[in-house]
Amino acid sequence: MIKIEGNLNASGKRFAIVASRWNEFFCDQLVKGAQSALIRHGASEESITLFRCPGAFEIPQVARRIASTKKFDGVICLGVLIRGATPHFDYISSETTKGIGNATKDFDIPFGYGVITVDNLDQAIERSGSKAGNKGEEAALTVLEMCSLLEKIDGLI
Ligand code: DLZ
Repeated sequence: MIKIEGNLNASGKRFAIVASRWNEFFCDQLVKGAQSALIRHGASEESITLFRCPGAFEIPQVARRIASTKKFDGVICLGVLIRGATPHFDYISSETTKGIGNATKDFDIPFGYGVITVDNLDQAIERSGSKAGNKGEEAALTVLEMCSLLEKIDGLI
């Protein structure tokens, strides 16, 4: 059996991080996690650009516009949605997730899904760098692996 999988080499690649400002404290932790993962795997500071948008709902539009420039090898989408008392959370979570998913289908580069959708502050703490890891870091590592895997698939053609 021939097995093809991606590796985690960020050297020579350019990355965009799109992060929303809502729940900024937690979002900043996700950004730090993503940035540190990229640097640890060979990215230079200058190869990473952070785009800040208002809320999670806006992330897909920004991510798509970034992808259209063709200046980046991958886009890491980071946001923090915390459930409130109304159904608003469900509408925004759903649109954000669908939007990032659609971007993945419509563009040739990987998009990392590092938007956390949580019920309360404890869950946000857990997922932005403590008990449940750092979802920003995970999204960045996924983008790295996918960049490499897609390159390898292209190399088969
Ligand atoms: C409106 C809103 C609410 C209620 N909650 C969040 C949230 O938890 N996280 C987040 O990133 N954004 C939230 N927003 C803002 C929306 O994402 C969006 O920015 C506004 O509805 C304006 O389009």
